[in-house]
Amino acid sequence: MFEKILQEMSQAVIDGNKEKCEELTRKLLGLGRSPKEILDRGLVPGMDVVGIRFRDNIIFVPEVLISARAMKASLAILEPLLTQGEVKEVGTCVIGTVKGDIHDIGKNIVGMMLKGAGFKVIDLGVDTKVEKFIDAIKREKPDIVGMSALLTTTMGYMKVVVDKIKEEGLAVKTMIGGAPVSQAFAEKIGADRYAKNAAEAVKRAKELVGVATIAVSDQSSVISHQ
Ligand code: B12
Repeated sequence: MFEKILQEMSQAVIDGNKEKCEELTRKLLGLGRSPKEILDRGLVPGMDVVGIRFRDNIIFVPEVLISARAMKASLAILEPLLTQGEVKEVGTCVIGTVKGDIHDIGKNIVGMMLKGAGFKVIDLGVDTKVEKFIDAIKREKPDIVGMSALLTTTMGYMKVVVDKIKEEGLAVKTMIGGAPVSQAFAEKIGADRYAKNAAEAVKRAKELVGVATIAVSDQSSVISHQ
């Protein structure tokens, strides 16, 4: 039964059916399913299909925008649940999608999951220039700067930010993510961590602030400060 509803949810993202996405999100939550399961097994697989159809020129920007809007409507319902987490503040993270790039769904999910794990998150939004990252670092004194890029043409800008942080001698760790980014790329540009999804981003962020995690089913929780 859950499988069928999750499949319907993926289809609702593909169809860009916002109302259906909202309805099924509420239904699954009512049936006791976790926000993470709804994300990983309902919404994200739907968006994966959208990505493939977009790549293959079967659908175009307007359809993708409608699918993104449907997914965001579900995320708005999930957000309070994803962000209510550990009470202890484990660190601060400034996060943004880099200059030239307006994709923000993945970045928003990462931000929500970090909040749920006890991080204070300052979201700089999309199309974020290096100056904006640097100003935020100086003002907020975060432990981590998270950067997102979904385009092969914008991922290079992450190096601009990493280099500037080093040049200014700022004491902050860098973490990067987004579909075209990889561990090898992180190493190449000198970023401290790469994570392939939001759950992994939480683990890497905790590593960076020296907080240990233990796996409890698919959740993780803070057990100690080093
Ligand atoms: C939705 C979408 C759009 C929407 C964005 C809406 C929005 N508000 O975000 C719209 C329609 C606006 C759009 C526009 C464009 N898009 Co687009 N888009 C997508 C699509 C289909 C899905 C992206 C998405 O939201 N995925 C779902 C989320 C949950 O996954 P995610 O973003 O990967 O995030 C996860 C991880 O990557 C990671 N992560 C992400 N960020 C971060 C950050 C940190 C710090 C960490 C640790 C982890 C992390 O964790 C996330 C959660 O698990 C992708 C296809 C794809 N396969 O990625 C194409 C895609 C990225 N787009 C593409 C293109 C070409 C474009 C356009 C240039 C199209 C055009 N001709 O105008 C424009 C660019 C606009 C711009 N300047 O940015 C190409 C890029 C190709 C390339 N090689 O660069 C893709 C890959 C489609 C394709 N297959 O061709 N797009």
